Amino acid sequence: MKLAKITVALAMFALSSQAIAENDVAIGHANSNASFLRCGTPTPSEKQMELRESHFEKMKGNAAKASGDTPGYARAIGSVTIDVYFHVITDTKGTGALTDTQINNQMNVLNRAYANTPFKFNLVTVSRTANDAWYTAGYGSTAETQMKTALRKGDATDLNFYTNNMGGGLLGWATFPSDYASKPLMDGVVVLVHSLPGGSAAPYNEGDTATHEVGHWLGLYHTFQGGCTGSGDFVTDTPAEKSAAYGCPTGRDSCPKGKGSTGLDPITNFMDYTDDSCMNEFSPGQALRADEQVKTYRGL
Ligand SMILES: [Ca+2]
Ligand SMILES: [Ca+2]
Ligand SMILES: [Ca+2]
Ligand SMILES: [Zn+2]
Repeated sequence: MKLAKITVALAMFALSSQAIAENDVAIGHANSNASFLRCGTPTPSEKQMELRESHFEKMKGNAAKASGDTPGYARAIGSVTIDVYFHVITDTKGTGALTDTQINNQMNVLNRAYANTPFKFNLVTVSRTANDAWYTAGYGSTAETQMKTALRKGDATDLNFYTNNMGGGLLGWATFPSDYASKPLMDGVVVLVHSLPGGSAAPYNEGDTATHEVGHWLGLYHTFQGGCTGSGDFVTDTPAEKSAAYGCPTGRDSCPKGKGSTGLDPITNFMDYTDDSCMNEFSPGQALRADEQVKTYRGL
């Protein structure tokens, strides 16, 4: 246990010493045909990606060995419990309020989505804050920094889950495990309040915006990352995809040939941009990558 912690600390130090700057372009892959933007999680540049991934390749074996696990295998299904600190932001009139039932329904969607992975999510506390600026806080804003600085709880192993109405049609954004060392207070996911199960953001109102953003928080990229060439999303069992898929385009094959392109586009994958009713799975390769990412960068 002690050894694992030290390894993680070293990993974080090594990463921050490479001075990996975050890409400040918040919104990529906008859907011109819809009133919502699936995700505002910054897409790293090729250069940042290379640095990040080579660091991860070096560290992940050590992280596995230090925790007594076999490198290359994900831990058992449901064996890693992640504590969740839920933060509901409303405006000063109370718009954006959520009932305990609505929050529990979201937690259930999350746990069902991750049922074939090592991860389980355990709601610890719910905070409720009325603040007009935070209610519309967007990615990279001063309001975001103030909100997270005031409300964030726990350490690298804990998921801080914020709901608000960020505007711009955006559904949510997240930070990656490898971001934690340089910006611990900003760590977490922010999700559009109307995307929770039964919310008004149809067809994105079955709770899978949270599933998707938590996927980033666990270290997963979009399935269309890198297009048809290169290493894509750094997961071998998700076929490469040229661009984000919207709606539920059954049979889509945007990368017909090339390395990593065998098979139809992974449109039902939670890390694509399809409708909530269309996305329903993580691949075993994603479960393994997420497991290695959180072991390496979160000490989970
Ligand atoms: Ca892939
Ligand atoms: Ca293909
Ligand atoms: Ca779904
Ligand atoms: Zn995303």
